[in-house]
Amino acid sequence: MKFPKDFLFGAASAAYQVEGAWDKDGKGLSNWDIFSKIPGKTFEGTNGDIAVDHYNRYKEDVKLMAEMGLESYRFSISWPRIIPDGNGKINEMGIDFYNGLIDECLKYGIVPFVTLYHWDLPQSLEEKGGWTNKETIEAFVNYAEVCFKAFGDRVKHWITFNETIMFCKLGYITGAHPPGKINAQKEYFDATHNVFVAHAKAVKKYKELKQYGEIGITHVFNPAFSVDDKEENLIAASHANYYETFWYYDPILKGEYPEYVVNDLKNKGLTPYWTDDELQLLKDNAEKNDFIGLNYYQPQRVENNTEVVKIIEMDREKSTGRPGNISFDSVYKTVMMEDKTYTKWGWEISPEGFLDGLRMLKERYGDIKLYITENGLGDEDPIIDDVIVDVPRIKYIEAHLKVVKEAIKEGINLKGYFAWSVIDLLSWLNGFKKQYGFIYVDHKNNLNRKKKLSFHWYKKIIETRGEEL
Ligand code: BGP
Repeated sequence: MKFPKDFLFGAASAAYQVEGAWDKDGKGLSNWDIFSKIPGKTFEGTNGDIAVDHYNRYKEDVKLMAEMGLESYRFSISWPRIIPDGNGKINEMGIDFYNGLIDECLKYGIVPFVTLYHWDLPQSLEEKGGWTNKETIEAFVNYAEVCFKAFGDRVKHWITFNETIMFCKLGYITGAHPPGKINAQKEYFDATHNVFVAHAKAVKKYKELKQYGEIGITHVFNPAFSVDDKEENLIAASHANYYETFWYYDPILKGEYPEYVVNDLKNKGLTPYWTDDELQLLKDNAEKNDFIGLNYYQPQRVENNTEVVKIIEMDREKSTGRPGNISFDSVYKTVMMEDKTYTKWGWEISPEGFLDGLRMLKERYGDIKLYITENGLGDEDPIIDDVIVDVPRIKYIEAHLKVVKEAIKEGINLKGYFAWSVIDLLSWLNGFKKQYGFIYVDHKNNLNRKKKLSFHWYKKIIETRGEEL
């Protein structure tokens, strides 16, 4: 079987991780510009000041993408590049940059797939409480409208937010992302709710503009499975799914929060501050949302937790996806299992978990349109005789694309696959050491670009529409 004609083969990036030019051409400060410079927060103090200089080299990069045969490029817009202080004047030079990038994609027939928010919040908004402050909702909707009006004639695929769970949980529970708060549970749930409201309002605004494209949100897809059949572990896994998947997917796709979590939060005194109007808005939005994007890297293996934990403080290493963490409410913990395979950073490699998870989603949400908006392998790629031999990445992507194919056969409504990442870029907490790209960036040699083995492999997959997979 070949992948259907309307299935998009793509690859992704995010503004802070590739652009650089952090203070150029009128760009305002983002929370990451500030946070990454606090000692100890990132691997070896790395930051996105220069990143891989995509801001200046996007023409070269897009040309390489075209050569690879990429059908779509998922990138994000930096909010403080468009509106430097978050909710004031528009920076025309920021608009020019993205116009250039979008036009460059279109020149080669590459479909721009644009994320509005991939974590770089204008610092001025962070200082006023970030996502816990309802003013941020209105500022976001205004920013989204500016982008729709400036780019919507050419951009027909919009993602509002990337991975709400990550920037909220790491921002308010583990402290590994800005604003760096630890165990601020009430703020965590308030922030998630405000993001869902911002999403719903942005979708509403987009539909009012009648630009006839599609709009959705991207979530982490991290399905939880019990380590065995013991009842207490099965309950733990279900609890994990409710809190880490359904809490995020239900308000978007069903228009209401899962009752199980709502009741549990009430008992814990953690009900978010919400109004009837906001809850109604979420209800109304459920039918307007066009798709959901899934970022899948690994499942989680879960067991019941009996340790009493007062404060869940995690170091950078533990916040970066490695199992071995206790949930914020001490109900369950994630574990590594002996019979599983892991990457160098301790992430499980599990195409099976991907398929089982997709079936779980279909069961709960029906035929909603899906895109895989991120999937890939973080590795240190060997260089042999000047060739970047990233065979494990090829194997990883191959196995996951096979799952995508199988899922389509089973009737799961999957419309595209975006590998993470198109080019080696800055990993938020792991610096440049953890590579994901099809294109290598030589940090010792003027950030020169070079094609990896996977570049040629993916090109062939796209050309043959995955027939041999
Ligand atoms: C996702 C983010 C990406 C990217 C990826 C890999 O959560 O959306 O921006 O960073 O994870 O993560 P890491 O760089 O930690 O390996």
